[in-house]
Amino acid sequence: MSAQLIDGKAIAATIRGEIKTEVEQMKTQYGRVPGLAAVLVGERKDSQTYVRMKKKACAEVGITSFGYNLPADISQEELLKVVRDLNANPDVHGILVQLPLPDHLDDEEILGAISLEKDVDGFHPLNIGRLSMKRRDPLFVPCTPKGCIELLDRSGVSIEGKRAVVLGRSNIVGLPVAMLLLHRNATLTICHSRTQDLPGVVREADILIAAVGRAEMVKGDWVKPGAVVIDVGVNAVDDPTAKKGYKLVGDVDFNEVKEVAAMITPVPGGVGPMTIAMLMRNTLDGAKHGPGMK
Ligand code: NAP
Ligand code: LUD
Repeated sequence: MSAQLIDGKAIAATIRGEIKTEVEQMKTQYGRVPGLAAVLVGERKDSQTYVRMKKKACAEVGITSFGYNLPADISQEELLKVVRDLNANPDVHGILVQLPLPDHLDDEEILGAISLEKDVDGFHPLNIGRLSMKRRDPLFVPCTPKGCIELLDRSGVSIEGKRAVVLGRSNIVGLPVAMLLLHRNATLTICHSRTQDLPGVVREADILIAAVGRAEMVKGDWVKPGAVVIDVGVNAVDDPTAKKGYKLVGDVDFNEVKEVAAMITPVPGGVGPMTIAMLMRNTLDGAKHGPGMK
C-alpha cells in the first residue's frame, strides 16, 4: 500500500477526549451539563445502530443523552409535538432526529420545527441557507461534512487552491461538504448521476470526497496519483464469511485506490466515527450558547 491511511477512528477518539475535557470544565465553571435528545422513529437496523453509537459517545464525553424511540406509524402532529417539547426543554441543548424518517412523514417540516439554537445536525433550512452564503455563518455545520474537513485539517492537507471533486449532491453530505470546500477556497466540481465521463472528472481531483452510496464504485484508474481520498460511503455487501453475513465497504474500491492515492480513509473507521464526534462537538457548542453563559 502506498497511500497513508487517514485513521478516522483514532482522530475521532482524540476529539472525544478534547470534548470530554471541555464538558468537565463547563460543569465546574457553570454547573451546566450539555444534553442531546436522540429521536429515533421506527425500527431500521442501521438507524438503531447509529443512534446507539451516538448515545454511547455521549456517555463517554459526559453529555447527557435523552432517547426517544417512537413507533414507525407515529403521526406528523405527534412527532412535531415531541420536537416542540424538546425545543422548550432547558436540559436539552441539541436535538437529533435520525434520518431517514418513514415515508408518510414530512421530514422538511420536522427538521424546520427544530429550534435553530438546538439544530446540532445543521439540517434546519436556515442553517443550510447560511452555509451556502458567503459570510453568513450557520449556527451549526452538518456533522458528516464537518467531519470530512476536520479529517483533512488534522491530516495536514491544505485545501486552498486545490481541485476538489465531490461525488454526490445530497442535502446531508454532498451539497454541504461542497459548500465547506468552497469556503476554504478549493476549486470545486460537484458530480451526480447525470455527470458525463465521471471517471474523467474524478481524475482531476487533488481532493476527492465520495458520497454516492454505491459500493466500491471509484476504481484505481479514476484517481489522480497523489490525490487525497475521503470515502463517506457506508454500504453493506453480502459476505458469507462474516459473522453477520455482510461487511461494510465504502464508495471507493479501497484495495485499488490505496495504490494510487497519497492518503485515503478506510470504511469502516474513516468518516463514520467523525460524524459522531462532530455531533458531540456541536452539542457542546449548543450548550455554550444558552442563557447563563459568559
Ligand atoms: P443519497 O442521498 O442517496 O445521495 C447520493 C448522491 O449520489 C446523489 O446526489 C446521486 O445523484 C449520486 N449518485 C448516485 N448514484 C450515482 C452514480 N452511479 N454516479 C454518480 N452519482 C451518483 O446518499 P447520501 O445520504 O448522500 O449518502 C451517500 C453515502 O454516504 C451512503 O453510502 C451513506 O450510507 C453514506 N453516509 C455516510 C455517513 C457517515 O457518517 N459515514 C453519513 C451520511 C451518509 P443524483 O442527485 O443525481 O440522484
Ligand atoms: N440522520 C445521520 N442518518 C444517516 N459508521 C449518521 C452515520 C455513523 N439526522 C441524521 O449518523 O448524522 C446524521 N443525522 N447519519 N450516519 C449516516 C447518516 C442521519 C453513518 C455511519 C456511522 C453515523 C459510523 O460510525 C461506522 C464506520 O464507518 O466506521 C461503522 C458502523 C457499523 O455499522 O459498524
